Amino acid sequence: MNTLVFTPTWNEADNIERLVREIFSVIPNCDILVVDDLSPDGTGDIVESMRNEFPHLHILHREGPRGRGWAGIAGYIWGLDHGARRIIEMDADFSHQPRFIPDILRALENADMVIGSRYVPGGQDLRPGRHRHMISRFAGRYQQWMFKTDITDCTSGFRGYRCDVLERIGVRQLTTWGPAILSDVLYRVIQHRCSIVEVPIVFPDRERGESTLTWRILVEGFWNVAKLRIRGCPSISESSR
Ligand SMILES: Nc1nc2c(ncn2[C@@H]2O[C@H](COP(=O)(O)OP(=O)(O)OP(=O)(O)O)[C@@H](O)[C@H]2O)c(=O)[nH]1
Ligand SMILES: [Mg+2]
Repeated sequence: MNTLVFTPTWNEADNIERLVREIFSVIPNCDILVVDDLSPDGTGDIVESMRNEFPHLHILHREGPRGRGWAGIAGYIWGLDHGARRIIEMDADFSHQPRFIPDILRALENADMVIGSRYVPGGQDLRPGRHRHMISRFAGRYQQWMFKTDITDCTSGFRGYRCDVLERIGVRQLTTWGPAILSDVLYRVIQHRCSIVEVPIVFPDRERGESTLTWRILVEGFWNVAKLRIRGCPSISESSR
């Protein structure tokens, strides 16, 4: 498997079919993995019903407590176990537009990790309302400062990874339940001195369905970054002993 595009889903029934079709029309040779936490709106059934048409479409029905982080870890491990060479990770709500995947893949030819960025020249955040821009900007700058990195869009979940890098940074040992998984992975990639490149993306608001963002997620995100700085990552300190 050369390229795996993976998307975590929670109640994305209004988006998932169109997303799958668009991804395959942009990169026909990829595999797609949907990691669904038994969404009550039937997202998983929609994906199952498309599998005859698209043999390279896969789905993981996760049981137990739901979580963006756990779904992410399951997606990375599935990709590694199925021999993917590179993994694209993206949200299912069309904030991450499939038309930017080729730019990410191109940049991945010369980098270990690629981030689709709203803040490099050419990038844009089109969501309405100033407060969401401010929260994203602040969270990004906080991570930039804490992780001592030049990356401008640390919180972006539209990313590409080389799989040998995911293995090297120890994604199999991650345990983060929520979206803070994105900072865990970024911190590990930085600590392993892997190369990271940002490519511009246009980031519109979610078109359909409901956001899962809550105050709890925001607070845990900030706390998780502080913990990473204070305690480091267990597997990194073990491997460097
Ligand atoms: N499997 C799984 N996926 C999830 C879970 N929570 C969120 N997701 C998915 O993660 C992606 C990002 O979630 P969103 O709700 O868009 O969160 P967000 O982008 O931070 O918030 P908005 O900017 O308001 O859209 C989407 O594809 C969701 O369906 C979960 O508990 N399990
Ligand atoms: Mg979203």
